[in-house]
Amino acid sequence: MPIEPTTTQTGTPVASDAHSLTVGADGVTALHDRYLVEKLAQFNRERIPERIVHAKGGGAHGQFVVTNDVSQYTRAALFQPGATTETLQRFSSVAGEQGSPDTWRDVRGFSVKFYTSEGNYDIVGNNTPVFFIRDGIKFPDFIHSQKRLPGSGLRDATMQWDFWTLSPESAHQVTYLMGDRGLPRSWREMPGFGSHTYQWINAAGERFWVKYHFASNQGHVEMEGSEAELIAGADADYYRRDLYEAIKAGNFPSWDVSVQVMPYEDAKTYRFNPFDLTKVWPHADYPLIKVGTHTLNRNPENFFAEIEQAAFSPANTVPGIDISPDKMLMARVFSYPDAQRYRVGTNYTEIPVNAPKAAVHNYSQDGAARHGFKPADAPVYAPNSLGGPVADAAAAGEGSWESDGALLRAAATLHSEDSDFGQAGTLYREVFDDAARARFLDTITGAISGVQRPEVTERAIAYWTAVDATLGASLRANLAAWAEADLLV
Ligand code: HDD
Repeated sequence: MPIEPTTTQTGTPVASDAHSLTVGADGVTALHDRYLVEKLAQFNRERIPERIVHAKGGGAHGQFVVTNDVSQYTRAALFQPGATTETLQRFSSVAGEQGSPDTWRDVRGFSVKFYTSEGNYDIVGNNTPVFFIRDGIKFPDFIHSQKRLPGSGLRDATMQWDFWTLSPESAHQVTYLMGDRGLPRSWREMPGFGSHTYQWINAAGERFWVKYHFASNQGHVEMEGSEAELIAGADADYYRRDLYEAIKAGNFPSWDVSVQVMPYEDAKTYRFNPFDLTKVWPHADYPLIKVGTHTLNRNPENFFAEIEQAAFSPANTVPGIDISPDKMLMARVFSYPDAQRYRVGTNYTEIPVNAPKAAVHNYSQDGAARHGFKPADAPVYAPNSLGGPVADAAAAGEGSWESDGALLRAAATLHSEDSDFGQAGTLYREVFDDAARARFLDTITGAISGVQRPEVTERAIAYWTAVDATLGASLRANLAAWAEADLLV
């Protein structure tokens, strides 16, 4: 192949890749060396802001294939028998920055974009079925407490535990985080959850509440804390590399996708508030129903274009699927597109990785870096009598729920078995085995021993005592023993 001459961004051949234009070989640089100026200026603008959370991640393209018939619950095209849909998946860590080690203990993001025939559908979840808080108004405070102190720029156990212990609804998720789930061996070997409750609507307009589960066909495997620490130092990109190399070698990871389905009317009387993101629905109450298989089979060709610019959002729903009255979910529906307008730009949905395969018809126009334009004679307003697109409620297939009451600020309604600590205790006692409980005690002792304020430590002991009295007593004894060992050193 002939070697092409280097050009400026506007296609003009340039004279040198290596020497700026100067007055004499040792003289000053000429400002009118436009290639030098363009090259430096463009370079300074290569980065876009990193995501405010989930900055470090990786991902791949794939395919979702429906294997079972769930058409009685949803009319969504992507879940109909026989459907195959192209997808994009991104995995991430929550608190660390772009360059942070993959194997720091954290919750992991698990987001999937389905390029469906009815528009893009995103399941923007985690590797845990619950979350730390149940109202989006607390999210910025929660994240501030997990990130860095404004003065030193350091992460700080005292503020992490101060926030958690003053937000007891966090207990269930902190039990997951400090348990084995906080350190997956790879992204391929972890499960995924939509976490929130969503609404499904079938062709007859009947409504159901659903929760999504992705079970890894590679198994669910975790690593020990000591191993994770070593890897964090040796290979910060351990998970990203693992996924990329597996796919490159043709070893395609896959997940079985299932849903729990709750009849619409059950929500009012179920023993746990089904819209409280700190709670799971025990499988004995609502068993898993298999829907299909999700496989990742293609690496990105350009990480920035396909992963860094990817914009997942719980606001991206399709006909037959809607959100639920979960206060976290409603906050997220605002927050993600807002973040993406800031982070990627006003017209982020035009970027190939975010653009739907379905046709776009509406009256939005212009804005920074827009490049898709309608024909000159297309109407620019609605309603119009010129044959422009018309909104159609039947095509939209939106969900709904009944609600009346005064406008107020209050905690979610309590159902019969709702408590902040109950399900955390069940996870600790009934899901963890003896070895997992021992690792858990070790991990929380280590984490809490970094707390610098005695009243926060006391609150942390009370928090774990409320999860399980024996655990609380062991924690107190362990902290005392660690402190003594520290004094002896
Ligand atoms: Fe999230 C990214 C905001 C709860 C799972 N989240 C992400 C971003 C923002 C938020 C602004 C960056 C988006 C971007 O720049 O592209 N998240 C929130 C808010 C929440 C919240 C305000 C609570 C009200 N998040 C939350 C939950 C889960 C996630 C409960 C999982 C169940 N968040 C993710 C993710 C994301 C992410 C899947 C999605 C896109 C991404 O990471 O790459 O891991």
